[in-house]
Amino acid sequence: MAELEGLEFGKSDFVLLDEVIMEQFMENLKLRFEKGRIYTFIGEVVVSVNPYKNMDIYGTEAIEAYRGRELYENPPHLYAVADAAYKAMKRRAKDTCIVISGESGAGKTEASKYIMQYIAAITNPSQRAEVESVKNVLLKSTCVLEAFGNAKTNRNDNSSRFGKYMDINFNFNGEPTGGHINNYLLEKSRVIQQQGGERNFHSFYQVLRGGSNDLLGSLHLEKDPAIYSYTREGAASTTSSNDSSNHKAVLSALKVIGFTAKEIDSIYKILGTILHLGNLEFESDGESVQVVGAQLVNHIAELTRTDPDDVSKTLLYRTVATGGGEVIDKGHSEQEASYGKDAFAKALYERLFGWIVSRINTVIEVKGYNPVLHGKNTVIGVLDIYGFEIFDNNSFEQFCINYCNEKLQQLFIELILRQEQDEYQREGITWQHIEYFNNQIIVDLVEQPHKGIISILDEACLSVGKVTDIICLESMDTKLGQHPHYTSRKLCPTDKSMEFHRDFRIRHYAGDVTYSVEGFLDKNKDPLFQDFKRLMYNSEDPVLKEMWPEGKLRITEVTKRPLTAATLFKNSIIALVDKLACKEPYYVRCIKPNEMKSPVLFDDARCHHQVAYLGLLENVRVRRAGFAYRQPYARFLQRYKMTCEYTWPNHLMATDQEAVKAIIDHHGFQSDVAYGHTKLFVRTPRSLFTLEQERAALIPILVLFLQKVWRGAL
Ligand code: AOV
Ligand code: MG
Repeated sequence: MAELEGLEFGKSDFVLLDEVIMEQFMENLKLRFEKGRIYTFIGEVVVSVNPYKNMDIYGTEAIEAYRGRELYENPPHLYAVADAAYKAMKRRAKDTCIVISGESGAGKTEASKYIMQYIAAITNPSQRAEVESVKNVLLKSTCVLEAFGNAKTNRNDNSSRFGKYMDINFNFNGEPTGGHINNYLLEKSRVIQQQGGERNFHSFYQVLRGGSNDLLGSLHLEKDPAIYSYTREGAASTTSSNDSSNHKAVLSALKVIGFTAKEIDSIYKILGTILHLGNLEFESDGESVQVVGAQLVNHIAELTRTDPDDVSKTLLYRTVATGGGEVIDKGHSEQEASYGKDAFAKALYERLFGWIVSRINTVIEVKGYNPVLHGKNTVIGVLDIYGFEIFDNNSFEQFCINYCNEKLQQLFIELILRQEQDEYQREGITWQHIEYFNNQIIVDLVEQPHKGIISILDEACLSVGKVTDIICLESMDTKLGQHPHYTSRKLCPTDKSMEFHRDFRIRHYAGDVTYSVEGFLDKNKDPLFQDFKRLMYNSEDPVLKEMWPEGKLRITEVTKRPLTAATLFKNSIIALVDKLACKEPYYVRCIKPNEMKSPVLFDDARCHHQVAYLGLLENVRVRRAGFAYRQPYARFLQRYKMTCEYTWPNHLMATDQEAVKAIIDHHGFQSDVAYGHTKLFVRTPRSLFTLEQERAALIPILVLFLQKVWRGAL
C-alpha cells in the first residue's frame, strides 16, 4: 500500500492504538505532529493539529489522490472527510454536514476553506459555466466575510467573530447549484472597543491602508488608523496578512460576487461613517449638549445621504411619546449622547454585515430548481463557528460563544452515539454502551426556561424598575447557587481567581471561565434609540435604507419589545443544531498545539487538556467497541476479490455476502468482523490495511500478467 504512511509516523488512526489510554493517545498525537503529520483519524473523524506553517499537502495532486477513494485508502486528511461527505451525499442522496470544532486558533476556518476548495475542485468536471459561477461565488464569499467578520484577537490573528454555517446545494449529478449562508451573532461590541493588543474588524484597516486616494478622499478619511478612535487600539499591532493587498482582494471579490458599483460605494461609505462617528465628542454647557466639531457631522450626513441638521438632532435628542399620546424631543445628557452614537456605530456595522450576507445569498440561492424535473436536491453543510475562548476579561460575547460551543459538543455526543446505535440496529448487530461526560447539564444551566442564566438575564432586562448588573448577579446566585457548574465571587469568597464582586464562573466542558457581569444587561438589551433607525430609513441611499426597514414606524407605532440578544442567539443556535442533527455528520476536531503560534512547539499540557475535553479518547473507545468501518458487500468484493482464490476473478457463491465471507475466512479475520444485512462491519482498520497492502502488492503482478496476455506471451 504505497500511498499509506510508514509506522515511523505513528498510527494514522487512533483506533489502532495498542491500548486506548491517554498516554498512548498523546504520544501518537505528538509523534505525528513532530513528523509533520497533522491529521489523524478516529474512524471517520479527523483530528487536526494546527501546523502554524504552510504545508504542501493541499495541491492538485493531493486532491486527485483523495477523489472518490475510501477513507482508509489514503493517509488521514481533510480531503478524506470532505470526500466521504460528498460521496455519501451523492451515492445515497443524503444531506450531510461537516462540523468543524475546536478552540480559538485551532484551525477551524482554515480547515473549512480547504474543504470548500476540495469540493469545488472535484465537482463539475464538464466545466459548465453556471456551475463554475456558483462555485466561484461560494469561494469568493469567504474572502469578503473574513474581511468584515474576522479580527485579530489575543488568541488568533484572524479570529472569526461570527458564526458561519454554509449549505451547498447539489443537483442529482452532484454538481453545486447554489448555496445559503447563515451567520450567527457578530461580536459587534468590537466596533467601538477592543481589548489591549486586539484590533477592530479587518475591514477598517483594509480600507484605510489599501483604499485608493480617491476613495479615501471621498470618504474624508486619512490613511492612518491611529487617527480614529475606533481603530486606534489596533493601529500598531501587526498581523501575518497584509491589509492593503487584502483590500484589493476584497474589492475584486465583491465585484465577482456581483455587488454593483453603487453597492460597493455604500459599503465603504458606511465604514467611513462609523470611523467618523467614533471621533465625535460631546460637550455640555450645563444646559444643553453640543457636538464638538460640525465638520464630522457634515461628513456623516454626506456619507449617509442624510441632512446634517437631522444627523445633529438625532445625535443629541430622542423622541419620546408622552402618556397623553403627545410626542416630544428630549435632550440627551453628554453620557447618553456618547452612548447613543456608540450604539449607532455598532448597529450600523451589524446591519452592514447582515446585509452583505443576505446579498451574497441572493446571488447563490438555487434558482428555478424543480425536484420533479431535476431529481432530489441535496446539501452539504459546512459549519465554522467561533471556538471556545477564555480571555483575561470575559464578557457577554464570550458567554454566548462558549454556550454555542457547549451546544456543539452536545451535538457531537448525541450524533456519535445515535449514529452508531441506528446503524447497528438497522443492520441487526448488537451494540455496547460507552459512558461519556454529558455536558447537557451545562447547556441547561445556560438555556433552561425560567431557571437558566439567559432567562434570569432576560427577566432583569424586562423588569420595570432599575435593575443593575450586580442585582442580576445576585439573582443568579440565589437561583443557581447550588448548581455544580456555577459559582461566583460572593458564593465562594475565598477563591482568589475571581477578583471582583461582579465575577461569576461557569465550569464549562472545556474549562472554567470567569465572566464579569458588568455590561451583560446592556449588551443583552442592546438598545438603540429609534431616532437613528428613522434617520437611516430616511436616507437617500437606497442600500442604507434597505438595511433599516423598521425605521418607517412612527414612535407611537413602536410597541413591541424586541427579543433580547441572548434569546435571539439561543433561538438561532437551537435552530442550527436542529438543522445539523437531521444531516449525516462528519467531524473535524481541531487542536491548538501551543499559545505561541509556533510550528515546532507541542505543549503537552495544553494538548492533553483539549484531547480530554473534546472527548477524543471516548470517541476512540466507541469506535473500538463498535465497528469502525463498514462497507456494502458488493463494494468490498469489487475491491478485494483479487486477494482470494475463491473470488478471483469471479465467485460462484449464491450471494455477495457469502463471497465476502470467503475472503474474510481466507485471511483469518473472522474475529474482527460482523455481517450486517447489507454491509460488512469491520472492528479495526488493521484487517483493511492488510487487505489494502495485499491488493497493492498484487496489482503490479496482475498488470504484468495482463500485459503478457495482451502481447500473446502467455
Ligand atoms: P480558528 O478558526 O479555529 O480560530 P484559524 O483557522 O483562523 O483558527 O487558524 C489560526 C491560524 O493558524 C491561521 O491564521 C493560520 O495561520 C494557522 N493555521 C491553521 N490551520 C492551518 C493549516 N492547515 N495550515 C497552515 N496554517 C494553519 V477562531 O476563528 O479564533 O475560533 O474564533
Ligand atoms: Mg475561525
